[in-house]
Amino acid sequence: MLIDSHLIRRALPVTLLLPFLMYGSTQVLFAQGTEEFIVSFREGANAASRATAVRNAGAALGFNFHRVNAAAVRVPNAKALAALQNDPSVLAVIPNRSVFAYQVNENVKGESAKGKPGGGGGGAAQVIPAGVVRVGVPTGTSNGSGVGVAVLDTGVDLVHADLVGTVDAFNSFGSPSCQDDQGHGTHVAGIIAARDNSVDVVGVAPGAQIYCVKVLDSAGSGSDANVMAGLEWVLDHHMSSVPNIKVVNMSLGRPGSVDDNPALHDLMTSLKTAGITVVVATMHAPGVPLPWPRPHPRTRTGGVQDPSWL
Ligand SMILES: [Ca+2]
Repeated sequence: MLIDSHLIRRALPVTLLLPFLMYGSTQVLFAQGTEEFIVSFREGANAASRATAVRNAGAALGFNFHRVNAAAVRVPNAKALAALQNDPSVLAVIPNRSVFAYQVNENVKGESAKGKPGGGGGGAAQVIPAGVVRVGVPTGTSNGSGVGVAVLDTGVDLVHADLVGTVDAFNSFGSPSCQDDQGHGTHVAGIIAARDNSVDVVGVAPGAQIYCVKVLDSAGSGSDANVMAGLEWVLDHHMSSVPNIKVVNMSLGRPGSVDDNPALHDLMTSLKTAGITVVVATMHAPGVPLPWPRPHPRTRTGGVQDPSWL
């Protein structure tokens, strides 16, 4: 599917070429002898009662979400898991599925894009990446100005000249900084909004405001719980942020669909209700796992067919 730049720009405040795919794993083990789960609770269970139920089961509470009736937990053994499943306030206990970043272009082109906005190489003069040309070079009246874009990824290189002004918004791993320690998020942010200046590259929407939301770690991996925490941050702040956050970019993927995590599904629906466009990766590269959460009707995809374009 070729991307018609006029059509896409009209449909979305910004649109993305996403040169990455991500793959997931069914592994939910996160530490010796323990496993992570997302627990959905019945209507009426508040944050305190959820915490009590988790504690009474002998599990450890992670994120106690506030926009969905759910919590992320660590379960030490089968007995604790059974106790949670049998708790009358618990609706479902599902695996906290892992999410990984995978940079297709590294395999395809044999070069690393880590830490380079939009694949920029720090050359002497600014260049317009082929992918941006294909989508449509930004103009004075179509450049993402006034649009906030939350990038849920590995973070963003906050000091890069092409990403100056990025808002250090949220780190789901607890660090006070969203600084990228892997590179994927910086690359994605550059594709979206690398500044039109004298260095590196230009993004498809250089006037957009990037909000950095770190949901993947230094290995490029995270989980549903990290993503859910990031989405809650967006829902909490999209209206108070200036400019407002109108787009969420998630170049994420894992096995299954968003529907296998009802609480995450509900958060996606809340984004739609809030008028926020969710853009996810798509790529039709043979042998590469499909991105996620593409099947969800609340998402749009921005992508290309041929990785060699990138
Ligand atoms: Ca630039």
